[in-house]
Amino acid sequence: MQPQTDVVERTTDEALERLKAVSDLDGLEEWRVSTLGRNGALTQILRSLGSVPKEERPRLGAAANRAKTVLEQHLAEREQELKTAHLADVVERESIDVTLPGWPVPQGRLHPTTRMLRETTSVFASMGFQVEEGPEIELDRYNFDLLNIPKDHPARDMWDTLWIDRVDEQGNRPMLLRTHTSPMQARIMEKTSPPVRVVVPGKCYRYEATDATHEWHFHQVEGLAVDKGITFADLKGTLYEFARRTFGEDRQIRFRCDFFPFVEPGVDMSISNFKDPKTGKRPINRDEDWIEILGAGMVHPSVLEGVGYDPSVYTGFAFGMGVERIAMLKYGIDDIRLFYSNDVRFLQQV
Ligand code: FA5
Repeated sequence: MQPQTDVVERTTDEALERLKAVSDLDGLEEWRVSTLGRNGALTQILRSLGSVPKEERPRLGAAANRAKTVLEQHLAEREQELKTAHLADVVERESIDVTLPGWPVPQGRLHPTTRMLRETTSVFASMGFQVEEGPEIELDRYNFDLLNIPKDHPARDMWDTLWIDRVDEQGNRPMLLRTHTSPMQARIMEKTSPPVRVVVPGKCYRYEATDATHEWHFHQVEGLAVDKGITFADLKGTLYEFARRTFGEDRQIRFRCDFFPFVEPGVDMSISNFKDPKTGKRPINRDEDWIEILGAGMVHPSVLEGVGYDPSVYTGFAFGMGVERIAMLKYGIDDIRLFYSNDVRFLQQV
């Protein structure tokens, strides 16, 4: 039975020779199936042991099992080698050069209006004012009636109003887009007992043609202070301090008499837009020495009465400032329409 042991040796040698030629893991799997698999060469020999004469069986069986162990060992070694080579190949092909410069990620910024709103409210917060917000869709009652502007009063024409298209039983339109932040004066006083010190940042809407200093939607910061013994000097002092902190020491401030039905006396305040003597340039490129930024005054006794405050005990001041106008003067922006035309080049400057 010598030849059969030869067959084992030959099969083993042949398999090991084929193994040398295997160059990848797929090839290795094919080799395993054809050698050690169910129909593989060595398995066939082991299966045929039954037909070998009894006395030869142990020798042949032992030889075949030795061969199997040897082949399995070589298989494991080759598998390890091929896996290591494969991994090295993947690392080589897919490696990233971490020293290459990255792609710049575009970063968002705060809108100039948002920045100005935050700066403005924080100046007043540091002077002891609380910050409150209110609705943009407002009732006629707060936007006009409680501000001493009854229906059919000619002063309503001061604010070109965008009305909400809804009519009540009396045929009136009770809702509108607020034309200013002043309705919050009445809302705050209705629910608070004096003393009151509040600023209200918010968006306003007006049905008006736009130009370089007028938008149909813009932002205001309303201010309200009510207590015993508040005077016009407190109003001026507060607004001076705001202007000094916002525009610096060099800019000048001008108060003029103005009329608003909900204050008495009433004023408006402008900030200087003088030519720089050296460059001849103005902060805003408009041929005007003064740019108005706010209306203000002492809260009208009728307004105090309307919300249940006793005007013989309490006095107060109020103001409403245009936030985009302040930003224009501060940052030298010539046209208010730039704020909402969404030109990223403009928005990225601030
Ligand atoms: C008012 O709106 C009053 N509510 C202000 C006020 C409050 C007076 C409290 C007295 C007491 P006026 O319409 O003038 O007032 O607007 C105030 C400021 O808002 C203006 O000075 C300006 O800075 C800004 N503003 C007004 N209209 C526009 C507009 N169309 N576009 C941009 N800013 C505007």
